[in-house]
Amino acid sequence: MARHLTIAVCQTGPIQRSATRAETVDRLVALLERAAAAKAEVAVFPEMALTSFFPRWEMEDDAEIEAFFEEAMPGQETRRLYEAAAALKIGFALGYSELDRSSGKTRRYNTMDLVGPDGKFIGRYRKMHIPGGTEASAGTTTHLERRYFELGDLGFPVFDYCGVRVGLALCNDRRWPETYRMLGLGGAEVVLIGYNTPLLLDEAPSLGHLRMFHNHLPMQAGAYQNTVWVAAAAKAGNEDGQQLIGGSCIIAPTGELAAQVTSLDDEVIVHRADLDLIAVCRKVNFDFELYRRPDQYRLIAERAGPL
Ligand code: CDT
Repeated sequence: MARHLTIAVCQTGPIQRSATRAETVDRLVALLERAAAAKAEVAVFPEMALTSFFPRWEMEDDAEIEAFFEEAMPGQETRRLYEAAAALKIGFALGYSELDRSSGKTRRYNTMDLVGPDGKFIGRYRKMHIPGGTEASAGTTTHLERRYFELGDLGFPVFDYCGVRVGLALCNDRRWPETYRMLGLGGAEVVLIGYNTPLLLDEAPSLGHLRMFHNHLPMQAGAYQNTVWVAAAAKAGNEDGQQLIGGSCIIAPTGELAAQVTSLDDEVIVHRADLDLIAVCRKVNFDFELYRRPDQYRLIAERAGPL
């Protein structure tokens, strides 16, 4: 029997620092309702979907920083989103900033959770490719994720979502081939991504015209070379004075853009992903069983010489 998963990408417009969690959760619930009305079975929200992208600010005060984080998921303010998922029978992937005190130490991660259509937690991913620095420096775009987040410690897990193998990734991860390869080797059929990408980089103005190309290029290549569906949700528009790129999309294992947003606002795009296309693409070009053999890689490593 043919297998499909109808995927919704829920792009958000800017989430200003002045917005309350309740206001933001209202917007996410409205997007989830639109996704469910379009018969989507799973929705993906952006990275840090509950707050402004705060690593653009250099902050010292723990209380000020931790106001952007969630200690429990769902918490008091986010519970409504989980209840909406259960009522609408649509699961979601949600990016947020995680405060983990379970070990007795405070740990901060840039995290995405996968939640099922019953509103129950399925699995967690913590961002592996944390960009930027720990202190602002002149002439560069202020991007201080390394000041606020530890490296993810969960690898690239792949989860069972209603019989479909789903992997998660966050923003800068999407630029790296190993993200898709690790997920592909883990059996992922669908990769859900959330991102916040500045439209302009002060350190490289000459690359400005390539920002959208460099957004889609690695995701299309990652989908094609690993024969997975990729669905990516951006935060978009002018957020607290910084323009975010948008460009949310759904990409087929052929590398084609199957759906793409047309705004920098809250917007839902939906595509019924044909999961059987994965096997077709594997057979044509990327048969892992046939090409990814230890003897072949031993030979490649020998010929490559020392690293
Ligand atoms: N959020 C995130 O990972 N953004 C990065 C931009 C880094 S700019 C210094 C990205 O790859 O889009």
